[in-house]
Amino acid sequence: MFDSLKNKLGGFKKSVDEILKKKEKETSNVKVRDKVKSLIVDRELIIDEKSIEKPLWDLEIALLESDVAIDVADEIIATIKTNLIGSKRKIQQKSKSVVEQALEDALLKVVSVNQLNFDEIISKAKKPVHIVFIGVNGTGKTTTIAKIANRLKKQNYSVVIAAGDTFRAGAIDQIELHANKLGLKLIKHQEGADPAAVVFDSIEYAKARHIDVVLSDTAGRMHTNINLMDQLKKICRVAPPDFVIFVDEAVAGNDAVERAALFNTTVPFDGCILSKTDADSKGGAAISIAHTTGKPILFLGVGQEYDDLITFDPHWLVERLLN
Ligand SMILES: Nc1nc2c(ncn2[C@@H]2O[C@H](COP(=O)(O)OP(=O)(O)O)[C@@H](O)[C@H]2O)c(=O)[nH]1
Ligand SMILES: [Mg+2]
Repeated sequence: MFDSLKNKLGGFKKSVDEILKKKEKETSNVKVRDKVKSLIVDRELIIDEKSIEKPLWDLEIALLESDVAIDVADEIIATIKTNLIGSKRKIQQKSKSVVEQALEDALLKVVSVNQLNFDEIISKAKKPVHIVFIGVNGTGKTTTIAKIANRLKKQNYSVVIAAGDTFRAGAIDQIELHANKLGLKLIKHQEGADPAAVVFDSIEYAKARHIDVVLSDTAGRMHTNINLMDQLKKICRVAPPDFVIFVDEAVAGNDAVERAALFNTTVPFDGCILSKTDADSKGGAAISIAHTTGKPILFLGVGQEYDDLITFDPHWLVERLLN
């Protein structure tokens, strides 16, 4: 996961480290020439912009190559500059810590946008809580719904699933298979039926039986597909969601980030789930999506099994990228 980006960040740390070591050596040579002075002056290195220009430039390219969105890459570079340039460092202090701290601050700043506690939201919400999952085709919506259902079930919530993808052939069977495996009730109509009606029935079912959570699947669509977008708006009108989750695949990189931004303008969502992070070496979507949309990442999909879902933690991500 994110290995290629991790290596590139490591490369940045190493080059700045080397530059600082070289400077340190130069300063030590002064000490040899002027021993008396060196005894009294508390010598410090000051990091100037010029000396780290090249590694910063290389880092910006590395971020863009890793599919980090351009404005996010700019923000990261700006934060690192602010943290590093002009910063004084005692000669003996390990240079690594200054650079690492600057990188850590810069990455955390962009990934920890408007963090939400999903568990708390579910526990406090009036039941049934209605969650609608949206996104393009094949990105992992249905699988992610099964993972979330599995997670909620383990937390002792009762769950019903709405087979709201009536558009794609086989979609109802696919989600039914998951519902059966998980031992959960699925509300379905025929292929081609109005998804708003399926979702509406699911809410009625949940209300009548005091079910805690309704998870609504929807057909994959591009933000440019007017008919399907109108259908999505209809679902939200007929059975208003308490929470909308945008699902996309980390492997789509910057495309996922752009789609998220466009979806958010049509059907504003509350949070994202990035699937297939297990297959993503670049990490660009994970770094950019929250900053670009202003909506937090809630979970990461890390495989095809029901338990392959981890709660997104910005500190965990940054730690993973830097160590
Ligand atoms: N490796 C991996 N595969 C995933 C993950 N999530 C979903 N998939 C796979 O992606 C494919 C499409 O998923 P699906 O849920 O049908 O996508 P949908 O069209 O958005 O509903 C399936 O083969 C899933 O098994 C994940 O986190 N990791
Ligand atoms: Mg699906």
